[in-house]
Amino acid sequence: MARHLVTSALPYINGIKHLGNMVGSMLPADVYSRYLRQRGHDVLYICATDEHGTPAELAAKAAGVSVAEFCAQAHDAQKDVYDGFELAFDYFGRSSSQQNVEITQHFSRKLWDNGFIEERAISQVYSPVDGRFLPDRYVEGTCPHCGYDKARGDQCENCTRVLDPTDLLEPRSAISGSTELEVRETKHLFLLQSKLQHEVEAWVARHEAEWPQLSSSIARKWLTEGLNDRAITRDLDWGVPVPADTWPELAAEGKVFYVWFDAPIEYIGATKEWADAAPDGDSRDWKSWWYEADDTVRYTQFMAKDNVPFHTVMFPATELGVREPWKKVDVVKGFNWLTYYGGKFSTSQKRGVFTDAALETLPADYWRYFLVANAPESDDSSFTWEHFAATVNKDLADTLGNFVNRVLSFSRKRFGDEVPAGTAAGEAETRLGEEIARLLAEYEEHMDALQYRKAGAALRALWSAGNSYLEEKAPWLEIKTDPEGAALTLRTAMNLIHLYSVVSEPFIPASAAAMRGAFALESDTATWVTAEQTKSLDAVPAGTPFTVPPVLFAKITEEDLESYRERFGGADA
Ligand code: B3M
Ligand code: ZN
Repeated sequence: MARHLVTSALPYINGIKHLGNMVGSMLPADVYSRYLRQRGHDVLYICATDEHGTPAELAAKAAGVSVAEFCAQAHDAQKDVYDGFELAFDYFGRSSSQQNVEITQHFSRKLWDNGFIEERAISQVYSPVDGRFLPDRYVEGTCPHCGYDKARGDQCENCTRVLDPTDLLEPRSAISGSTELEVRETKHLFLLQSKLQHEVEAWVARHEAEWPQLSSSIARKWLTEGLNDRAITRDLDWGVPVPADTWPELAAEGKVFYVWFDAPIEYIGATKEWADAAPDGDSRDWKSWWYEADDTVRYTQFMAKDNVPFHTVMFPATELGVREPWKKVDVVKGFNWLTYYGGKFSTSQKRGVFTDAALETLPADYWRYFLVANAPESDDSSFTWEHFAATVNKDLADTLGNFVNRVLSFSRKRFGDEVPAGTAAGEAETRLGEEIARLLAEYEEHMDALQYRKAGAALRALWSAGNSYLEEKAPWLEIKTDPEGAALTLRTAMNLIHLYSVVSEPFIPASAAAMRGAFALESDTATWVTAEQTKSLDAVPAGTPFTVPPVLFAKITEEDLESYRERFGGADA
């Protein structure tokens, strides 16, 4: 069995994420990790909050607390939401951890020793009123490209162009509003990515065949434009300090690393956090996942397309330049955008559905299923309440939930609280077993290939096959003339329920557990089913006691829809 390292892009600390963030990173990573665990692999799923940079400092300022306090609270608030979504991280760390500080500093020293970091004097915006340099978003002003007057020093939100604070026209401090700004020279560390261009190209060429097209085309585009040397330090209070043993002068000036330098290193840092958090007696070897990791470690990353350049090009450049055998990613699964009625989700305009509000509205499984089965893979996809409700009602309530309820209630009514025996399996059961085995193989193939929409369709087909079988055998008629035949039908259908509970687990873990829990089996786990077991459909033997669980999925009514549109804004929001 292979060892699978899985990471999802680190959610930034400054606020609760929306559904688009969830579907492009953590949720598919969780689905994949669950699936691999069920199949018996050794899986380590690591994520963390990304806590450095100017947005964190500005959000803390707006909240009137220290950055450290703000991040601690915001980390817990995000973690609560992810628990609600049943994201089964092995560890959810923090990029501000001591572990990340140490590993980031180690990386920087190695890059320096190897000649990939250089000190350069550059011009930066300085605010005498604030008594400090103003990096990135600490400067606001007018965009030189489109004239938008609230452009920020790192990027113009209006035309999306990447900016440098000194590019802005009529610049002002985001802290004090002061417009008496000067440009002063100061020293910063530069990562000489241009020197690593060829190595990164060769590395991408060796790996891209395994990546979805979205990821390789983004990597190619960046490589074609050429890798630029870039500043990896900032004048900020909050961040990983530049190590004083290597750069005493810069350390004395209080420089810290730029957030995008330390954030990907936190994948490693959080793995060490996981090891350091091991309960007594449990030994966790973080290094075996990352350092001189043998070929049995397969590393898969999940992220939305805007993060792909950092993971396919920039972070690999850093790792290559360190000249130590750190594990590099094998598969970069990138996602397009999920839109809200075709437009952008927007925090500031309160447009779209945020993850905390989603959980207040409906259980996690409704969201998990809908989002994963409609993941923005080959293109952007649009969230609408109408599509969401139709999907939940048809797939979850009618196809799966109704099947479970109908079979168990009817059997209890006619045969009591144990799975009935009935006659031996006949031709219809053999056909069903073969059909299920075929669909299961399809489902596995798509899961292995990280094709979520196709996997969702195969799962749906598995559920539908049960309904077709039930319609064909019609035990409610069969019982009148052939009670033993009806018992066979119900026993077979109950075995399907058990199989569904196993194979649906990655998508809808809570409902899957409820389905599996209906049967009082002596030993039962969510371990994956083999094709042979699938064909015989006899994991739940006659005589097994069972209960009828409460309705698994409630239908979304027209009135519900109306209230959601009102609360979140609909097509015309
Ligand atoms: N925090 C994603 C973002 O805020 C960023 C990902 C880091 S992954 C190392 O857009
Ligand atoms: Zn602009």
